[in-house]
Amino acid sequence: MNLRLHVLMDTVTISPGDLPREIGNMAQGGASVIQLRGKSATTRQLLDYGRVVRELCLQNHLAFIVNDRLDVALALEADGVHVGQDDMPVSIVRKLAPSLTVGLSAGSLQEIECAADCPPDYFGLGPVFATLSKDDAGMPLGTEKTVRLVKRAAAIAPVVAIGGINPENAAQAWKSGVDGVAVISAVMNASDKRTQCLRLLAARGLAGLG
Ligand code: TZP
Repeated sequence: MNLRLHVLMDTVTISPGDLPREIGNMAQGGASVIQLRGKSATTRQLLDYGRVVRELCLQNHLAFIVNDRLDVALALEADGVHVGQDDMPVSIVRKLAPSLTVGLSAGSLQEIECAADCPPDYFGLGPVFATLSKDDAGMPLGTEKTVRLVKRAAAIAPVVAIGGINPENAAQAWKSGVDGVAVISAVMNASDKRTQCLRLLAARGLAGLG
């Protein structure tokens, strides 16, 4: 799976009628993964909305990941599931769904070390910067700590940086050595989602990474 740019979306920010255009825009901008994260959605809402997103991801050659809900990921035949520290452990996800890509959120050395015995397919490391999109995200790591944690995590699995990343600070995230970046507000709040994705990826070049 190409991890370079994950866009996380809920079931309300983009209305169902706009999904074909907006997912097309994100794909054209270079997004590689759409993650459906419907923290306050009902199961039925996730399934109904997710079915449309899933189909559009197939049409646009985007990977489709479901946050937290393994049952929904399986029902929608997603490419993967992303779990947090309090969600289903990676070892159990692997047993139940051996073919799914599994992402794991981590925000400290301890959380990274604990994952070494049963590594995820990628880490979502953060929050790198302050974020308003997740109430319990914790203190931002900042760039120095991010560099240190990326180094350790990358020895276990590829790393995707998350938390407060936007086109202005994305180069700092890329410089820390990550394989990708993940965003909510930088793309969801942008009227031109294509250009915003392009800018997040262009920052990789600005960071001297080609
Ligand atoms: N996990 C750590 S920070 C975060 C998640 C889901 C929120 C990221 O949202 P934003 O708007 O890109 O800061």
